[in-house]
Amino acid sequence: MLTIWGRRTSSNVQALMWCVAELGLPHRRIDAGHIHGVTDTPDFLAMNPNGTVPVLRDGDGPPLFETGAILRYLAGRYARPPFWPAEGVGRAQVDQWADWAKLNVAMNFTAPVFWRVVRTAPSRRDPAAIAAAMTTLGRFLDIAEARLSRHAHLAGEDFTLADIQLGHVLHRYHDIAIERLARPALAAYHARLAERPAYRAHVMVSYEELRVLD
Ligand SMILES: N[C@@H](CCC(=O)N[C@@H](CS)C(=O)NCC(=O)O)C(=O)O
Repeated sequence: MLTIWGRRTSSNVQALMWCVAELGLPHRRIDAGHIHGVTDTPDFLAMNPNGTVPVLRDGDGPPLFETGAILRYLAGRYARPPFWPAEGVGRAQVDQWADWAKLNVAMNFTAPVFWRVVRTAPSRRDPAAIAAAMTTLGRFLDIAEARLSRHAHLAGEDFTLADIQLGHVLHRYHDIAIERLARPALAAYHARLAERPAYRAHVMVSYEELRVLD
């Protein structure tokens, strides 16, 4: 049995929960972070000195933090290829796109764009900063667009761990009130992800509790 600490509204928890659901793993999730607190307690900090979510424990195993490491742990222990290829260059190619998506798309979206739009009161929003952040993000979305216009998924034809690291921010990207350039392959890819029950259950969830109002 997996135990996961983290609130449903955390994008990193969403990536983890989506993966857990895709793999069909028995689990329990404990709310932690943001309005739920918990992450500043000594017990939690002993598991993750960063005080961030998610944290995962598999049975009596040690607590694990860093979403990318947790996803690879679960994939290595519980998934069958092609979700995370067994070895060699095939695995490295999935890791390459997973890390690329997390470092370039997720990290250039969540704080620079999502926080500035949803987690900032309307009167304090900075349209120029949002536009600049969208330009930076757009350079990476163009790479995803080119990739997805040739392949069904980010790392190739199969659904893999790389799609978790890209797809978990695409619901918010397509849902928030921003001007988006037309990227038809990315939009079609997101529409295909939105047909997956695990994506709907864990990624397409309300973020209203995060919204900051005037
Ligand atoms: N690099 C870490 C980042 C973890 C992180 O920043 N988590 C955010 C939520 S997405 C968090 O804990 N925020 C504080 C909170 O929820 O209280 C990972 O990938 O797991």
